[in-house]
Amino acid sequence: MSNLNLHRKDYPHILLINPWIDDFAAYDFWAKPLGLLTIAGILRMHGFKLTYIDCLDRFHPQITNTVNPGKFGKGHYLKRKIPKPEKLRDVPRTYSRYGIPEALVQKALRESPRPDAVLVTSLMTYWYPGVFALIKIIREIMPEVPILLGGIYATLCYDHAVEHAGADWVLSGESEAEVVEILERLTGFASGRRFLHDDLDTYPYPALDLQHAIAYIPILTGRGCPFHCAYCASGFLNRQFRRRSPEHVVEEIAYWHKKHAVKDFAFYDDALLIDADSHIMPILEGVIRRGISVRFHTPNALHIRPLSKQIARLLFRAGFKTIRLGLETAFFKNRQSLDSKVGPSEFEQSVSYLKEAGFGGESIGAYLLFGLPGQDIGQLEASIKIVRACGVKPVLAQYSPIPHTALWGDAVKASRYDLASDPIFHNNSIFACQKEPFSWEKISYLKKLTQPEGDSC
Ligand code: B12
Repeated sequence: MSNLNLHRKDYPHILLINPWIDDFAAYDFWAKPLGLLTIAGILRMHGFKLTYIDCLDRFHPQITNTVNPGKFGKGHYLKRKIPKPEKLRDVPRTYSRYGIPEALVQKALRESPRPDAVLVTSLMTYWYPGVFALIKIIREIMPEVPILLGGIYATLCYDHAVEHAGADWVLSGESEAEVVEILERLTGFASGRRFLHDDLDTYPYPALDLQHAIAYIPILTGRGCPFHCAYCASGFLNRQFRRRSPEHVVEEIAYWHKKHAVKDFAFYDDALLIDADSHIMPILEGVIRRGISVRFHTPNALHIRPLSKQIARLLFRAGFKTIRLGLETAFFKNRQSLDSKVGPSEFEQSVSYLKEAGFGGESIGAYLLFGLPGQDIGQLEASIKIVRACGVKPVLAQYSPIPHTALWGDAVKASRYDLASDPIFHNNSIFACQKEPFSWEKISYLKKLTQPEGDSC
């Protein structure tokens, strides 16, 4: 940094874009580009001027009337059928581009004042076609402007992104400091560093107010996870497990609720309940004490083991409406090769605590992994029945094989595709780790099994 000539006095303009999703299915299940909007918050704090284009905008002024609003801020994206990627031609499902029409994105790019740089994010690895399509359009309309690509695909498939994405910079991992540094270098603007990587309380709130409407707030109270489950990339994406203080989190919830009248909040944490005494309990007590009347949801699943009676009561009193539990399988023999986060009878116990606290079965769901390499389908069937017998909803989490996870090697061996050759095969809809003969009928049968019938424990 010392040899840079940082002399610029006006404020550089940065354009941030959330790309489309190209997939067999997509739904706004409290899914926001929190990483990109975190970077946006940081840049704004450092004096950069920002413009935001959200290709997944459900509230774009020119499309709102055509999109069905869902419960608790969730909802459908606009979509249009597009050709399937050649390598997925055997999948008997329609492939679509989800989000606003290309013409609206092109118009926004043409009408935007010339930015000093464009920042593009990426989420699921197998969504890269939407990212590439976006970068191509940016290049056509703004050929001179540097494009930076970051996010989950860029981190997990860094070499692929460098080779194929067409961006000028690909950044891997938590790259807030690096982005500020690169943008200072590109623009000659000296912003000064105002946050500390190791202290999440020094971060500004994500710039979620850049959206046309705030249907809900994704909230992250910490990064990373102390567990190292074989199917999960959390430890690779966030090398260090670190938390915000409970006060900082409660302040943020109060801020969005009071200033923007937001009612729904979805926790994105991988380990929300860990060290509950010093983290989630004071957060929830703070929410209750301050009389903040909102609804909370945990689409990314809660750990089962730490879910005590006391926590269940606090979750209920604080206004949790959607609880997802990370069960993954109801079989514990040989489970240590997958994870060590839950043991026998802990699931039943956590469900009984939640029910005693006041939750109805309809608000509780248990994720079951489906499509793991070598998975015994009989066990999955039995797991579904065990979850249903407890009067809660089994939710099939279709396995996406992810590089840099312990299970990746097994996934590559088990796949009927050349998994390592292209992230398109990570798609969770295609059951990439099931070998031939592969039966879509069996898949439909298992999905039907998760539908309610009414028995309860
Ligand atoms: C929240 C979450 C969800 C949410 C929605 C997320 C969304 N926005 O769409 C929900 C619960 C809906 C969800 C669903 C799923 N998820 Co998910 N999810 C996550 C989770 C826990 C957090 C993501 C996040 O927002 N992190 C917080 C932000 C701050 O971090 P970030 O995005 O990485 O951004 C940072 C950097 O990447 C960088 N950055 C980001 N953008 C940019 C841009 C630029 C230019 C730069 C320079 C830097 C940069 O800076 C940011 C700050 O450091 C991750 C795991 C994890 N720990 O990351 C899994 C994860 C992404 N999910 C995963 C999976 C498997 C799924 C599901 C397939 C699960 C299932 N079987 O049903 C579904 C698929 C969703 C679908 N089809 O719609 C996998 C990824 C799979 C893959 N192949 O890519 C992950 C990694 C978890 C895992 N198993 O390892 N998920």
